Amino acid sequence: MTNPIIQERTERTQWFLQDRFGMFIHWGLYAIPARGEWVRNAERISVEDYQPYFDEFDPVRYDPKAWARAAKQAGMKYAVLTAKHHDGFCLFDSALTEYKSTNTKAGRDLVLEFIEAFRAEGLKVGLYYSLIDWYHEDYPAYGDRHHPMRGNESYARNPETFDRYLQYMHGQVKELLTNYGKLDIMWFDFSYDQMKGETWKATELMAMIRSLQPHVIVDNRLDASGEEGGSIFTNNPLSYSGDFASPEQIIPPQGVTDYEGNPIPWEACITLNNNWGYAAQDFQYKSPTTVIRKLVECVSKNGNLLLNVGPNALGEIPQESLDILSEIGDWIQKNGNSIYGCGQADWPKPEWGRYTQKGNLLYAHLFEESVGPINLNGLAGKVKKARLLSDGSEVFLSRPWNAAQYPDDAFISFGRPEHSSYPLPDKR
Ligand code: FUL
Repeated sequence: MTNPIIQERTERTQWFLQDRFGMFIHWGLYAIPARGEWVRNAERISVEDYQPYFDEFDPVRYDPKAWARAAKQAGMKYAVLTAKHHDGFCLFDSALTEYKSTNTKAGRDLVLEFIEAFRAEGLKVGLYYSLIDWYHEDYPAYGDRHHPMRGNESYARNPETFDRYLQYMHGQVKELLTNYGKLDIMWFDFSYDQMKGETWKATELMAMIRSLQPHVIVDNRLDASGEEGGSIFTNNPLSYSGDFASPEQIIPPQGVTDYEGNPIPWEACITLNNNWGYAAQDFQYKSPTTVIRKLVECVSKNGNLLLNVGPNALGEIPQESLDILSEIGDWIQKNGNSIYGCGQADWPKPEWGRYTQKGNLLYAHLFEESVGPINLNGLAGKVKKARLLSDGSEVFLSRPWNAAQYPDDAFISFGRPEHSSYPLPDKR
């Protein structure tokens, strides 16, 4: 008999495994210093010295409809926005804090507008919510409220005040799941070191989440299962109630399985440059080809790709990111069938690229620019016909095969990324 936890997870994650490609959006006050979302911690900025960013926050060009159009054009099917990152600033109108976007010059519930805009474009919506909170006065930083950050020596917990923080945190999760309609993803971040699942009262929190929105899918970072970053490589479906694993900045070599070797849903989250939050000096952008290959690699291992953008203080996704997204979109337009609803192929990885598969359709992704005759790795004679995915034209396979022997309408398609290089923008 199938384990009911696995059964429910399988039902909840059906759309997720179908959709394969989403947009991660890291946005908050940290877009102003523009040195990444960890800036307050990395530079040990006190509450007082961080306050001017709150006072001046005024994203006059925030146009979530434009974000949604960019995501959709890129072939993304869902998006996840930081409702609150580690700095504690809330992009939503929480009744539990004054530290929120509606109290800034913005005067807007940025989460609400995000949800409405993305939904209107037919995309699914998720919210990232940080368990960590460098602003809240009851967050573990007893005796040193001004530097309540991970890695700080005075990080000893005070159980009494931490309980108050947990009430706040659970209360905000409840607000997010109550005030914004049906959400598709809750993306928690993150358990670590001694701060593991029950430190956050994770069981209680999950029960509340399930009672409010039984279908929302939840990442695995509420319960780290002993590994920093929320059990990045492994997950135990029998003891753990999260829906998908969340490897960060890596694509796991063998995909992700539970301790018994069964594949479990996963999503690699990856930045476009080297930062999640806007970083004005970071021009180390990946090429569209690199990103497309990462997407193909994820799908070829039964995973998703959550590709990040970091909008600036005015609310714009950087042009460099938009250009990359648009090229990915051009590729997806022709080759999307090899991504959506696809997963790991029944054949081993070929030398020249990767396979993805959907039913009896096998998609061959050529990564090399100058492939000679393709080594079919045992495929010869097993496929009925081969066509180029982008224009339907016949692909000549240099090996003979006997189609009649294989009645299945297997189909090889060569979804070839056309981009070999991407010019980096000039340094500003
Ligand atoms: C990490 C966070 O600390 C980063 O800032 C980022 O949000 C990433 C997706 O998760 O653990």
